[in-house]
Amino acid sequence: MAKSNIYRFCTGPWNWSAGQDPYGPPTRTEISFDRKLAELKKIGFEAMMFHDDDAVPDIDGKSGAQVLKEAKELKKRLDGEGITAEMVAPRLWFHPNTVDGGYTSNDPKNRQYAIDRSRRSIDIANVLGTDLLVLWLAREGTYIRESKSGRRSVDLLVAALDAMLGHDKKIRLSIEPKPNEPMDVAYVPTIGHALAVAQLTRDPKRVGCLIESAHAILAGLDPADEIDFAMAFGKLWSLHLNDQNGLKFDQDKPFGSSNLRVAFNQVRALERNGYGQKGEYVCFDVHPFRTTQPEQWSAHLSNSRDTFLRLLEKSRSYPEKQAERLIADRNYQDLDQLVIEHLLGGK
Ligand code: XLS
Ligand code: MG
Repeated sequence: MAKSNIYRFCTGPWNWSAGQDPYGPPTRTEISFDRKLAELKKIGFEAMMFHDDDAVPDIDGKSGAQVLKEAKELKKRLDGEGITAEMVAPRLWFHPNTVDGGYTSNDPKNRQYAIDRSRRSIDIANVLGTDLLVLWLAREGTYIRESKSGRRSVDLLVAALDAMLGHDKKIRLSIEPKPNEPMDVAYVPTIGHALAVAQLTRDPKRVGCLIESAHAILAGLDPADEIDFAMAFGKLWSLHLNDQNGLKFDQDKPFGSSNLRVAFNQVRALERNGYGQKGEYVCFDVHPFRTTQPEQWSAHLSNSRDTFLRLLEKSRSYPEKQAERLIADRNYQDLDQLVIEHLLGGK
């Protein structure tokens, strides 16, 4: 297996899901947090990402002091296992107060709830030793467009981001765009939207983004282009690699599972932009299949990592000179075949 000098790997506790989908209950028993934590190092991962309530379960029923106490206990356990907390993300899509969105809800009390909970997430991030708050804007959109004003939603989003930036002078916000699901249409569907919103905040330098391969594909975009775009602005602060077979529900398949060439181009884009050199992690936001057997409980993660490292070798051994000559001759027909042959391993 290839050795990587720069890339360090990360995943979240939710990525060991138990097989439930909208049509059926779990197909495997839940795995304890302790078992997940102990597994990470064994499969070559160094960091874990957390929703606020992954870090402190039942967060809404607890006092601020209790939340901090439990976050400190978690930090101790992470240190004991030699695992870094990569980020914290407020889960703003479960609670009844977020039915119609968090920051863009039409109800001011619910908007306040979303901001307060985000501030709590920042406090947890501080305790866990990370300066990264990830914002997947799950319900910041509409089921029917006439229910909210798009212009007002942009203003509300900026006000919420400003409240978070004001709460902590060091926190960095990483927006994870997704065009749909759970909403019909989301307000921040792409990296371009995320970075444009960043510019309106009180401290644009502290607002960047996170690309998830499947989310880019659902927006009809090539994730490699999204990576190049974000990195041209120095704004790619985290990454959720996975795969997605076309425009359907968010599949979170293992990296490279649907389209090896699209995966290869993502690795090439990361390589040419020096991703990881500032300490960024490669996170896999992947899930086991519903059909996966309990003994295979971590295979989707170790397989994604192996595929990434194999594609890294392919990226580093790509015949650049030959490709450059074909590009100069505008011989894209042979260039296409060169890529295919390279991925197939040569004749
Ligand atoms: C869902 C998102 C979610 C975020 C973290 O589609 O990918 O898992 O990554 O809140
Ligand atoms: Mg994700």
